[in-house]
Amino acid sequence: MPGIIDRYRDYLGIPNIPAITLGEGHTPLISWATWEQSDIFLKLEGTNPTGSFKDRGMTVAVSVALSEGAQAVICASTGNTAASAAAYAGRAGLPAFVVAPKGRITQEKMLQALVHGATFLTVEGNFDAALAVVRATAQANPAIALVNSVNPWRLRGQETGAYEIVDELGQAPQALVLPVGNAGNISAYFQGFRRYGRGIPHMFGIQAQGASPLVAGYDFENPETIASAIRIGKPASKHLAQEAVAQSNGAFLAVSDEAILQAQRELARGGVFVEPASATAYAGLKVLREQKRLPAGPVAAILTGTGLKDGDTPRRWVDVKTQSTDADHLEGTIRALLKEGTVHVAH
Ligand code: AN7
Repeated sequence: MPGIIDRYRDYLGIPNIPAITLGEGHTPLISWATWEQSDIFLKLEGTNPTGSFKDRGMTVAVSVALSEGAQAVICASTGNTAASAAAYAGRAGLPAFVVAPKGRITQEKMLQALVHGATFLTVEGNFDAALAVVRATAQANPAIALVNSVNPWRLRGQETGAYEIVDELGQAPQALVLPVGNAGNISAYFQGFRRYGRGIPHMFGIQAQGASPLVAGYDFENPETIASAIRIGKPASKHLAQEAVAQSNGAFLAVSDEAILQAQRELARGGVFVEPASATAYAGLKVLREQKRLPAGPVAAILTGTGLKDGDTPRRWVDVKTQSTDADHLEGTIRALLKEGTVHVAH
């Protein structure tokens, strides 16, 4: 299956340039549960080539940058953008500079950027500070392409998540629930549903309480949450996101770190391992259910990234224990555990 550029080139409106692709997109939309009148679907964006939804935007941003003669790409990142930029730049044969808030991104995401050959730079402060210096650097150096979601090609590529949902359901869902950090993805999905012309869902943007400027209505100087990917206090696409929510009659909601961990656990016990930022969407979905705000019909939550990139966080709730056994005793051990009822899958 080709990547999103060759599948949706007409809708994307990109010129006839070669696609720098790793086969991103066509991610699973799984039927998860039926809650009262709502059919809950989960879109597993962690199955993209670098483990997050960022690949949809990155394939377009890097393809355009290369065709326009860029000599390098640069981004600020809480981790996933860095990993994606590094991978696609590697595919394109371009150097990548990734700038992250010092000590604030997971080891796995840092390693991803490094194995793909990116130069990894850190700055004191948070993501918002990193984005500010990266924007200034790109502005002063036209040969360095900025591949954060302030690059409109990134959002254009991320629209394809909406196209895929419509292709699969035959129409837009009644509601779409997704985590919000820098607010690019919610803006892209809204744009995508609009362009595709098969209905627009109520857009629900979920933020972590300690980093919830769109719920509070003011920027956060010191955003703090366990969901490091969305630890962002001044969302760059704030206005687009506000428009998406207002025009679709949706809402922004905040959920606590505790609710995020509980959501991560619940998904994982059901077979779906996502990172905390993505579990935020599921936590929001649960709040909407409790408040009886879920519309009847299909409702989709975007689970933006795999859990494998943040091995530390689940240690807060998972019981890390193994039992040693040997060939002679394995069957007896399992039989005893099953009898005790101590091994079971609990939602
Ligand atoms: C898993 O990588 O901002 O609201 O620098 O990694 O479009 O920012 C990541 C964001 C949700 C929020 N889920 O999306 C970055 C970065 C995951 C993420 C978001 C991010 P936006």
